[in-house]
Amino acid sequence: MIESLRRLRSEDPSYSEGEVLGSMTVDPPEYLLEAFKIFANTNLNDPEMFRVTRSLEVESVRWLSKLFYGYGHGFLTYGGTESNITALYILRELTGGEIVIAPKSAHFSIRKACKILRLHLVEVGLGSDYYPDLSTMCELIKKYRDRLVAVVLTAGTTELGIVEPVDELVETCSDVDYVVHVDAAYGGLLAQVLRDGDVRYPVFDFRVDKVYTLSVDLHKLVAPAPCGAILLRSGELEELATFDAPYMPSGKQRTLLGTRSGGVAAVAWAVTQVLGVEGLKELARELRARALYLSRRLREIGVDVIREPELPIVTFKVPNRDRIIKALWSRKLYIYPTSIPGALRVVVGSHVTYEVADRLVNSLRELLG
Ligand code: 0PR
Repeated sequence: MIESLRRLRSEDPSYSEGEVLGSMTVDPPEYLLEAFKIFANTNLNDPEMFRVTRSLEVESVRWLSKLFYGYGHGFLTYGGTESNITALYILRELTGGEIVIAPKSAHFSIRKACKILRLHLVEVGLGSDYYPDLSTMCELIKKYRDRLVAVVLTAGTTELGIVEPVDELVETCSDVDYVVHVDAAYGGLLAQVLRDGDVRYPVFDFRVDKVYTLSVDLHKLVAPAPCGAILLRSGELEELATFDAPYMPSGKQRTLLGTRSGGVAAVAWAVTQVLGVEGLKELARELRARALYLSRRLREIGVDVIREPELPIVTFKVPNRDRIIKALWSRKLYIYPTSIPGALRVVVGSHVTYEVADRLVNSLRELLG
């Protein structure tokens, strides 16, 4: 049976062959798969029975929280979608509001969360630089102040890897009460460890006083899915996502899920122990260097790269995009379209080597001929 599964798996795109270009998943190192396996059969949502598993979650959340200047509060999750739904749920309970303001760049899981929670999403357009218009945003915040759940900004947008200016919004839109949810599922770890390098990323962490909740994923950078976290400003916010569970020994259950594999905590903990900040920084630097290389090579063959990548996402425009995508897929270069007209996107994960970048550039040169 295992052999059949291996055969079946080989029919889906391969990471080691450099075929996966558009997905935000990664090929995790063996030690993280092993970590998952050791704790796969424990339940994070039965913390009285599985105390050690729970302690791995507490330590991982503390570690992540410290990286984002938080106070140790939050939960591990199954990824960005769960984190975003949880954040908006908590903030809806906190504020009693019904409106969420977010730029058009927000990931579709924000719209999904609003639909599930019956919240009304007010979208803000992007300028020609793909950044949200902060003065419009502030006007909307003032207009809806009494009914507002949260403003959502993204640190590392899905299509361009832009870290949106959370600090600037809060500075310029300061004379009104509101809270911010930061979706840092993709870019959070990357920007936070690259922060002191050559790019000046906006501050989007808990140092900004209106930031109440922050999503961050480990499975978009290094871990096997599922592995993410929702970080919270306070214990009070944690309480809002804690539910009665009468027959459980603790009488309570955290998060929107029920059974949660302890494997997630083991993986998160292993990342903090093995890589730590320095290991993540090294990885992030390497991925960004490869993204800059890909962007330079694409420009050399006359391709219109939309902007110099700040995070390891390269987005570029080609004529006849749909024909090009089809042709690349037939060569096992599985690239993704974006909502930007004519644009394609490569997410540079650790499997996207210089060699893979060259293969893509050579194919494009032929196809664009
Ligand atoms: N927030 C942001 C900014 C994201 O980019 C994503 C996922 C999410 C939240 C949701 O995260 P989860 O999918 O972990 O719940 N962005 C990727 C995307 O839409 C998701 C993805 C991953 C898509 C792998 C395809 C794929 O094969 O591109």
